[in-house]
Amino acid sequence: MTTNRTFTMIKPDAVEKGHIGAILEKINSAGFKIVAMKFTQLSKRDAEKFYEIHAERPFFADLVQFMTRGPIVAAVLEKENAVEDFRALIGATNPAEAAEGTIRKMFATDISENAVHGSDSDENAAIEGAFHFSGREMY
Ligand code: RTP
Ligand code: MG
Repeated sequence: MTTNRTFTMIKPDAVEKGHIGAILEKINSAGFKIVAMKFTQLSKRDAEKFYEIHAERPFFADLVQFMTRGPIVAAVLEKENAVEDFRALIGATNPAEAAEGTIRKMFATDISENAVHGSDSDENAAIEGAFHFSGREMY
């Protein structure tokens, strides 16, 4: 994966509320191209592995429970400066602190159930994309 890609998930809360279409529209309108995409559900093992960096945090068990409770949309996105620009598009982790017009401001419930994931570095974008997709599934 090259450095102009990022990885995202539309999290279970946003899927449950019917926001998939609106969030994909925001992503497209912001100039991101979809390179890979699937509708899937994380197993407990998947979620523990994906978020292993947070394993010692007090919210880890709740995070795993939340991320496995229903389906998600996983996608690899392409755009110049993808990681940074996508983090700007989704807004702060806590929607109460997210800027107007950001995806989390518009669609997140709270700091835990915050509608979308965005990779925080080019290195993690590559790791997270490869976690969900084989090379043959990226276009
Ligand atoms: P993400 O990885 O999902 O894009 O979110 P992020 O970088 O903005 O936030 P991060 O610190 O990586 O936290 C990962 C996810 O854990 C949940 N969380 N809950 N209850 C809490 O205090 C708390 N803090 C974080 C959120 O779902 C957050 O997105
Ligand atoms: Mg993060």
